Amino acid sequence: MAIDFSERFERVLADAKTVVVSTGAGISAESGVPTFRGEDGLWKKFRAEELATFEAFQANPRIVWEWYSYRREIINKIKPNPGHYAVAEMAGLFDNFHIITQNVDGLHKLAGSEDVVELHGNIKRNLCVDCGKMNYDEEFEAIPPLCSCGGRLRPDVVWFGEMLPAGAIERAFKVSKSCDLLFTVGTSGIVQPAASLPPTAKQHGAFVVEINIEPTELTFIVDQHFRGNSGEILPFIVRKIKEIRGIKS
Ligand code: BJW
Ligand code: ZN
Repeated sequence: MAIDFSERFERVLADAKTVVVSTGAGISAESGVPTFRGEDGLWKKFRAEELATFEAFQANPRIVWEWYSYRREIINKIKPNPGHYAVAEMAGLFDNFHIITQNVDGLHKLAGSEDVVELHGNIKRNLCVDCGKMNYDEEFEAIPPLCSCGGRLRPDVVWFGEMLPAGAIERAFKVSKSCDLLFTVGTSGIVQPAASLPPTAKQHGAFVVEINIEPTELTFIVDQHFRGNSGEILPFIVRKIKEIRGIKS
């Protein structure tokens, strides 16, 4: 694949010290994880407000659990793709590197990335709504399952109207304000507060690059938009960084 790099982007790649990669569902699409929006997205078949809110869970915990069991089955079978591996490799190419993801699938960690900021939680963990205890069981006798305290267990993900994990969102804004370069990859840029990270980085002087198969809500603010699959474009960018920095592949 051939990608045109602007002179300015090449200079940024050569000089950048602090780099942030912020990812959404699109980076996992090539692994077989469905995205949320768009033609084949989950929200075409399922209604977000009936599944991804605490009110929905309280009203019908069984349906919400069945939906998450269905998605866990998909996620348990799949593997990271070249996009996840390229992000993991980037960590070794810059002085300070941060990965922030809206994804709950854990694929960045599986690809070898350490210290991933998971803004919307992780689908593999459960949490008791009463005592807050974490639960990592994969099989349950009853659905919805109960905690040892008698409270209901829920997936440890962030639903609409819920606060993001405090440490995670604070860290995400902090590194976005201090980075030289931010990549926004495979996100529609619709869901807040994650969608504010690229404009925040831009306002604080960073060069912002978007990788997506189509234009998004964020395209108009970015310095460079690469249109295509993140599983092809990210490895290409990694090769370019190595070439610029004289590192052998
Ligand atoms: C490829 C590709 C390939 C495909 N290569 N690209 C300000 C204004 C308006 C509303 C709000 C606001 N602030 C807060 C809100 C409310 C709300 C919100 O943002 N609503 C919007 C819909 C408008 N936000 C919240 O409620 C958040 N909480 C919060 O703000 O708390 C404070 C607060 C509380 C109460 C009141 C007010 C404030 C919480 C948001 C939680 C989101 N949760 C979900 C579900 C997680 C659990 C689960 O997985 O089930 O998170 S929703 C869903 O969307 C999921 C995702 O992480 C999130 C983002 O989706 P993403 O990743 O962008 O995916 P898609 O599908 O949208 O896009 C995929 C992209 O990939 C596309 O662009 C494709 O083109 C591309 N692509 N293949 C590259 N191969
Ligand atoms: Zn409990």
